[in-house]
Amino acid sequence: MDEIRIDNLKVFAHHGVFEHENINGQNFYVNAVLYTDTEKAGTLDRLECSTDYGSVCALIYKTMTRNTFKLIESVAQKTALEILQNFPLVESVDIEIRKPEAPVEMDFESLSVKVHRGWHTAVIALGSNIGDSRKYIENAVEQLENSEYIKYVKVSDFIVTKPYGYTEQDDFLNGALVCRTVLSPHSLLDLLHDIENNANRTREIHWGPRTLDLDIIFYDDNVIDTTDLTVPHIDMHNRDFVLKPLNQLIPYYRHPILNLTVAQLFEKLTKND
Ligand code: A4P
Ligand code: MG
Repeated sequence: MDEIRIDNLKVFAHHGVFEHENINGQNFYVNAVLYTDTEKAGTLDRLECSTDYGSVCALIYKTMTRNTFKLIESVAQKTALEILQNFPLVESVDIEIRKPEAPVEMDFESLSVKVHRGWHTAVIALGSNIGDSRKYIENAVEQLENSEYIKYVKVSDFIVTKPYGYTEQDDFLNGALVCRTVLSPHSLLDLLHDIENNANRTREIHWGPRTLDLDIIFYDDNVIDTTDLTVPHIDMHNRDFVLKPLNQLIPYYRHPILNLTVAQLFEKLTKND
C-alpha cells in the first residue's frame, strides 16, 4: 500500500505523568505514516482523490493540544483513531510520539511510543431465543452502529431456526452482520460482551437459552486460538443458522483454514443435511 508520511511535526502540548508537565508543557514530535491508495489521485492529479496532509497535521495538532494525557501511549492511540475516523481513504496508520524533553535525568536523544492501527473486517453472528428476540438483536446492531470504533455495518435478514446442540429450548432468531472496525479482536470481544450484558445475558447452560449471543465468526483472514477467543468460530461450518445469513452477506469470503468460501461451506452443509 502507498504511504503518505509526516516527519517530526512539532507540537507544544501538556502530556505527562507529572503535574509540572501538565502545567508547563513541552515539545512533542510526531511521525505519521498513512497507508492509503494514491493511484487515482496520482493519475488524475486531484487532491479530492487523496488525503490532504495539511488537514492531517491540523488534526494531529488539535488532538494533542485539546487533550491532556498522562501517557504518550494514550496520545498515540487517540491520534491514530482520530485520523482513521476522519480520513476515510486511510486504511491504517503508524503514529510515533517522541518526547525529547521527557523528565528523565539521563542523557538521551528522545523517548517515544509507536503504534499501528487500522480498519479491519469483522463478521459477527447474532442470536437470541429468550424474550423479545428481535428487539434484543436490533438493539445490539444499533449499539454496534453507534460505536465510534465501527463503521459500514451491513446486516443480514433475520431467520427463525431450530435449536442446535442443546435442543430442549425455544427456537432461535439468528442473523449476521459484517462491519469495519478499528478494534483488535480481543477489544471487539470485550465490546460484544458489554452489549450482551446490556441485554441482561446470563451464562447458565452451555449452548443453552440466551437473550443475546454475539460471536465473532471472522476477523479479516486472521486465525486466532487463545483461551478466550477462537477465530474463525470453531463450529461455524456446521451451523446453517450462521452460514445462511453469511451466504446472503459475504458468499465469497474465504475461510482461512478450510480454504472454502462461505457459499461452498453452505452448499456442503446443505448437501450433508
Ligand atoms: N469465545 C471463543 N471464541 C469466540 C468467538 N469467536 N466469538 C469465548 C465469541 N466468543 C468466543 O461463550 C463462551 C465464551 O466463548 C466467551 O466468553 C468467549 O470468551 P458464551 O457466549 O458465553 O456461551 P456459551 O453458550 O457457553 O458458548 P457459545 O460459543 O456462545 O455458544 P454457541 O456455540 O454460540 O452456541 N441454535 C440455534 N438455532 N441458533 C443459535 O444461535 N446458539 C447456541 C449457542 C446453541 N444453539 C443454537 C444457537
Ligand atoms: Mg457466544
